[in-house]
Amino acid sequence: MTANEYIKIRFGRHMDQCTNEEIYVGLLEYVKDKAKSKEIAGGKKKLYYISAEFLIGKLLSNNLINLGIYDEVKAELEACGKSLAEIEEIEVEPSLGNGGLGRLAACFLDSIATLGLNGDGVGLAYHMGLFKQVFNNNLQNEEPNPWMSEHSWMTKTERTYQVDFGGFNVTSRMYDIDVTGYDSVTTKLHLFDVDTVDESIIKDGINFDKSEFTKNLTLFLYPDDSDDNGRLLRVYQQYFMVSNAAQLILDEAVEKGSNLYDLADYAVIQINDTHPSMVIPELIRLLQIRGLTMDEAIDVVSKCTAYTNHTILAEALEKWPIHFMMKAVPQLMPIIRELHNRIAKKVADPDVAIIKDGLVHMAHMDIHYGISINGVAALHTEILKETELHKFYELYPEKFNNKTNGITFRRWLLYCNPELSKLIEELIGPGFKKDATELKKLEQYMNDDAVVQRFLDVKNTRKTVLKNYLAKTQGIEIDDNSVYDIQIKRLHEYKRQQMNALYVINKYFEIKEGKKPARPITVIFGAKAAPAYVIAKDIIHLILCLSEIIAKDPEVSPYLKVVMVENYNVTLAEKLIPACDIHEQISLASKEASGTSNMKFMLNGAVAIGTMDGANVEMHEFVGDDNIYIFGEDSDTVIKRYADASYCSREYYEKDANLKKCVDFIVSDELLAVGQKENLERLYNELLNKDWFMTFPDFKDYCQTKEKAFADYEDRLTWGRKMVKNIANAGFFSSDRTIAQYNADIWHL
Ligand code: T68
Repeated sequence: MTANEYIKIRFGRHMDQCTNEEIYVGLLEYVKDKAKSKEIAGGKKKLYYISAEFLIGKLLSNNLINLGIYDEVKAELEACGKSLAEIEEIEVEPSLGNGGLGRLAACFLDSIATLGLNGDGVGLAYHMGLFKQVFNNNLQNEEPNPWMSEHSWMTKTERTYQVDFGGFNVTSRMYDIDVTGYDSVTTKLHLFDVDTVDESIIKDGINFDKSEFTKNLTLFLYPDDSDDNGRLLRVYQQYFMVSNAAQLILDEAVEKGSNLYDLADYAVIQINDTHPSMVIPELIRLLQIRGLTMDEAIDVVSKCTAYTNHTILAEALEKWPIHFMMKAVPQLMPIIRELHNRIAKKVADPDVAIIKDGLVHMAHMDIHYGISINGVAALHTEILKETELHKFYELYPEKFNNKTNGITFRRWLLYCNPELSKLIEELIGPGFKKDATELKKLEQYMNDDAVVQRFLDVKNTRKTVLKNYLAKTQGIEIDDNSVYDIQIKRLHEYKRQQMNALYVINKYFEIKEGKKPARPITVIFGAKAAPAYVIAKDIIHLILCLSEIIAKDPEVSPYLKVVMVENYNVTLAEKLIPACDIHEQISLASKEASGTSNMKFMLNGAVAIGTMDGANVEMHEFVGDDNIYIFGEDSDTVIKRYADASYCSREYYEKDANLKKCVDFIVSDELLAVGQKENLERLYNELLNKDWFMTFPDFKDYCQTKEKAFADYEDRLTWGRKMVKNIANAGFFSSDRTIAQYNADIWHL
């Protein structure tokens, strides 16, 4: 049945007589039906990818592509005078993630289904997801971001569980979202929710009463954790997630014939960061209820779980106070104590203890009682082994392994850049869609000027698409003849958006002094700052203030434009990435575990300015010095500098007159005229007295490297060759490769 026929039956009218809303609803149901027909019975063993975040993005086009009916449906719509792009606008993006970790989980689900593996995602159905970012007076404000509606990809299931907390219990319900594989099977994302959540308790912005857990349990993704109630709510959310997951896992295993002693033959659990770590004691608890002894239960669970680490930032490694655990999940504490005691008997070193100084170290539990611990890029895994988790590595060298992140090429090439995808297919055939390493064949065209020109043409097309999109959706005007220099990621000091802002100031001064760039530069930022992260919000303020004063300055504005897109999300990324010329991956070396937007940009023919950090290191290995702009200190130098506590930002400031001038500008009259004194002074003082992520030592090299890149950009064909080299070598960064490695080394499905 065609979409048209389906809609006719559903609404009793031909497509051309339906509203866009009706067509959207019709297509939703049509796609769900098609997806259902590709569900598989599944083998004996199943993967459960538990994650607090799944940043899945809009699904309509993605599903149409994966089901192989995109062109057909698009043509049907066009024949009725309808546009798929307009219908897509009706879909609301579910904002169920903060950033890379959540988006990675979504890419992984796509690849699991595409590889035909028996694996589902398990998470929470937050009603509001992450907040919606709005700018007022050059400041970030947060608003609720509802996304659930009567017609959505979520399907209510009959599965419900009871989840007990200290003092009360709730009944959960499971909702399913189909995960369509590309020309393959359909798997599921299971999201749990409770009926008692009450959206009316939200008041001014995203504030709500954090003490009423039955009303707020799944209300927001990661509420503000700056106070104890917010942090406590995280513990409730996490336990709600894993108790449901554990009950689902045991039920499904038993349904397939497990006697529970052999659970490891039926289930493998990937713990995505420490947010789902309580699944270990929870499974042990449930197995005891089902008749196993403590010894047996621990033995069974120890064969089933694997943990992925996504950060070395100490503040992100979760440690929950015992009194929180006693309040929220008292039933787990005896088990966690037992797990702790067993380790303490074998290893006296308190650094590897599960309980220390009144805190439960979630990652330590994962490592002691799991089969695998992996980092997300080669450098990250080495740093874990050599420094952060060194003592664990000495205890269990065989458990440590690297799984360099990847991205799904369906969304990040086929969907978001059809022009590029078409060109590639014309040159090397369609094989790259299933085997990304075939992109390598593009290298044969690197010296073919006519072909290289076509890559440049595609880029220009996409730059105009972005220009029109930003004008329409955000009221922002950009010049598509300028260089697009883009930094999009969560706002964090370690990612160093502040260094990019200092570069903008540097450029502003240069232009004022008469040194004009060969071509106008458009610096684009997209980032949300955590509501309680004060300095991150100050950096956003600085960028928005810079944007305003530069736009108003007739001397500078013809050559430089600063844009901060509002409410950066997956949908915006899909427009920004194909249009980008130069992308910023400028984290302090050793701090960015991997990065994944770097991979998306590379695939779309943008060239990186980056430090030797995260997956940049592997990208550099693939493309070589000429096709990526590397600058700054390396991770060894940085790690040493932290170790000897020798860094003093003020020394750099005093020594380097240009740096000083740029930093001082943050509190200049020009900026104070459009900005808030409190915010700008706080940021200025932070940089001058602390600069914890060492912006100043890298600043000069950063500026020089960018100048080199902008100069190189003017030799268009040479630049085009760099683009082709990047695209041709992006194959390794397909999440299909990553997932195949997880399966071969850890899951064994
Ligand atoms: C990111 N982590 C890493 N964390 O920063 C990035 N954390 O380098 C990596 O590419 C990506 O994970 C995928 O591996 C995150 O995105 C979070 O979002 C997060 C959220 C809550 C608490 C801690």
